[in-house]
Amino acid sequence: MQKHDIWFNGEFVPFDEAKVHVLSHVLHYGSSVFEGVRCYNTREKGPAVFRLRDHTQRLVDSARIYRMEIPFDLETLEAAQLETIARSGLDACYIRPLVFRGAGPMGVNPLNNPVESIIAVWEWGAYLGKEALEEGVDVEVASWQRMAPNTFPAMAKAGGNYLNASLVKMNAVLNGYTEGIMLSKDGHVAEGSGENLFMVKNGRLYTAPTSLSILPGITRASIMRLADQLGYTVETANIPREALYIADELFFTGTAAEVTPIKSVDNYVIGKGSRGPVTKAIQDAFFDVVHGGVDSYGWLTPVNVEAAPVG
Ligand code: PPE
Repeated sequence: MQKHDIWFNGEFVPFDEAKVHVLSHVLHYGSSVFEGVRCYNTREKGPAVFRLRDHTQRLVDSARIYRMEIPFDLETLEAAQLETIARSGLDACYIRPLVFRGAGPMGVNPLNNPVESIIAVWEWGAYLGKEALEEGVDVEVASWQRMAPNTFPAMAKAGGNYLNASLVKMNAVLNGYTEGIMLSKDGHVAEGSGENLFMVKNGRLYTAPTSLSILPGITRASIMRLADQLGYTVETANIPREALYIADELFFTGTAAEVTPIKSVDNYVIGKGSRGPVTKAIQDAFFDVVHGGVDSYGWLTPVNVEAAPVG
């Protein structure tokens, strides 16, 4: 792990000094919310953060769902992310803002524990492996399901949700796959442990609706826009498990995973067993935007704010 300074409750602290107490509420009860954001070294704007406002808003929303009052406003959290990147000197990195319940009274009730915030950055290459973006990954349908809507709020990107994700991921890896796809409580295709999923069938795109307790991904939303722009119809749909086996193409989307093709599911080879043409077109459009090029969507915030065009 590279040791870049960490923003901790409004101050920068050296990497090795960013510590919490063992009685922090979050360690015992999983009471945290977080984001994953990427900064790309763009052609026109230099280092720039992809959809900073949307990620920061989702962090604030996640905190609100869990009744956590972050003592910083949206603009301060955005500026802090940009400053953490600038201090690191990295041109491209992954940004991890995290808000958690700190040390205070013990017991499940979190209301009297302090709300603490950190922002860390690190270099993070291809999430699902170096060759994955071109060749695709082998995945399984997980035996663990996505939570039911009335158990955990799926729209909150909360630390505790990732206990379920870890079970899915560990089983996938131990079974020789790269990732697992979860079904919803009713058995429809939901998403990967850390990615949304798209299916291509007869030239149309399908993805799970939010009602299946997926995380409404910011990359998913971006891909829906880009696919539409490329002339593809995109529908949210209750996809049956077996539709995966007869799909033309499948791919994952996420901040970490970007756009990663899937080459097999449960040992059924998908398409030709490599990245398909629609996936390639969408991947190209996505990488073109994030490595901008022209930021026609207003999705890129330059890290060096002084150099930003006015207006
Ligand atoms: N579903 C889940 C469950 C999920 O964790 C992510 C992001 C997504 C969908 C895609 O959301 P978005 O990044 O807004 O497009 N997963 C993050 C965590 C990865 C990790 O291992 O940590 C990420 O991609 O940053």
